[in-house]
Amino acid sequence: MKNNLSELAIFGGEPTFSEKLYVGRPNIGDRESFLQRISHILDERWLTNNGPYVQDFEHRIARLVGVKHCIVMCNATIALEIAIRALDLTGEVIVPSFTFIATAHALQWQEITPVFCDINPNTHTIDAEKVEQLITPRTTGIIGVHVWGQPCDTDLLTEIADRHQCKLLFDAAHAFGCSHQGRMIGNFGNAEVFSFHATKFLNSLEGGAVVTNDDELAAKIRLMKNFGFAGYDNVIYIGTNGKMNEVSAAMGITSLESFDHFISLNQENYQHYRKYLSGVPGIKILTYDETENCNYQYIVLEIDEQITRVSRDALIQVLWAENVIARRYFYPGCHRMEPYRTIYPGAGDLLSVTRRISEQVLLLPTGTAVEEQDIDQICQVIRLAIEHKIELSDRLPDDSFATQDMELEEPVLATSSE
Ligand code: T4K
Repeated sequence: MKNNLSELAIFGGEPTFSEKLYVGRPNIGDRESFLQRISHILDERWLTNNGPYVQDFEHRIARLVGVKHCIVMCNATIALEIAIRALDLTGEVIVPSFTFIATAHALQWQEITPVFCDINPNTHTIDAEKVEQLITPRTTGIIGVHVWGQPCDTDLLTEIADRHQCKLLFDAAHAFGCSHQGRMIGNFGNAEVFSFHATKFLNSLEGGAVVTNDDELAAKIRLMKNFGFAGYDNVIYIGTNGKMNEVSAAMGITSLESFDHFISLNQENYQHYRKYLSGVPGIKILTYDETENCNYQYIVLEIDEQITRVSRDALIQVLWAENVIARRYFYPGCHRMEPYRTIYPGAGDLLSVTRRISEQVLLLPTGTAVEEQDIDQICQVIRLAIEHKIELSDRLPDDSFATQDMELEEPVLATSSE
């Protein structure tokens, strides 16, 4: 345990962890089951194009979510693009800026203007109260994002969408396994999109899915993700290649078999973080509604620098030196990234909460790669930094790193000497 600042790795002490702890370290299900499935795929020589594992994965997701249709795809970004196209969205679509860049890009990629809306400071999801004022004659849709698995205000968004005859799509990339008002996410709006990327609590290596209760929409999406083929030699619609392959589906099914286990570990980690960070002034941990189904896949802190006197970015630098690769999702907000900051330079005027939250937010490692002891140590580092805030700011070189972009982490690959 470190007791004084000189022991922090940023000041030359030994890092708390000899190996890096990441946000988004994949959860791996039962290795043997996965390998058996791979072997079966190779034996059968059926690798992709709506193979048996893809169909099985779709049925299992639909059953778990209680939704009529599930169409799995190669990733959630393509799934979003296809859903947007299948819903005939054009012109302008209202979307939060506080989201992963894929949500905005899926629109802009199709020359649809993302109109950025501010967020609710408590849930970090789109502020439904502010949506209506952004509607213009060109608005065709609203995309809510269930950030961190926190549900959007689906009632108000549905009412607004209905009143203005707009389509309502949810980016539920974070919300697989979560419920809202006792209903599983996946059943709201015209359609919802899940991500099964490696970094999600449940992964299919890469992967995503559109789920919907609309038969016609589902049929259209199925065509679109397969070039528009309605049968051999018969294309009836413009399409693309959004198909998931069999290895991904096998991984997805294997992950689903550990669904309860992953969630209960995430929930335990969440409780440990709450315990070890309780009472630290200026640090708020985003809480989940435990009366609903929840996947607890993100540990989200808000650092109130007015109280901590240590900036979020200073804290991140301290943690990185200890090999805790904390992240600042979704800094700086889509509207401050290209091409949006050039095309829509005034967008930030209406996004004060987005700006504040994106400058305060800090995500910590969780999932199956993290244990209680790790969490205890991570929290001790945070406590030490904040307890010695004045000394810490005196000793840090200057504040210049607060705004500097952090280098992209390159994975360290193990090499074999044999
Ligand atoms: N909508 C929302 C709201 C989303 O959050 C996302 C994705 C999407 C849409 C689009 O879904 P997909 O098209 O990806 O299915 C990561 C993920 O790549 C991305 O899927 C995710 N959201 C986002 C929140 O996080 P990056 O750019 O931060 O990834 P990266 O490479 O920094 O990985 C995160 C950390 O995970 C690394 O520091 C190390 C660790 N990691 C990662 C991989 C891939 C591993 O330990 N092993 C691995 O295999 O976006």
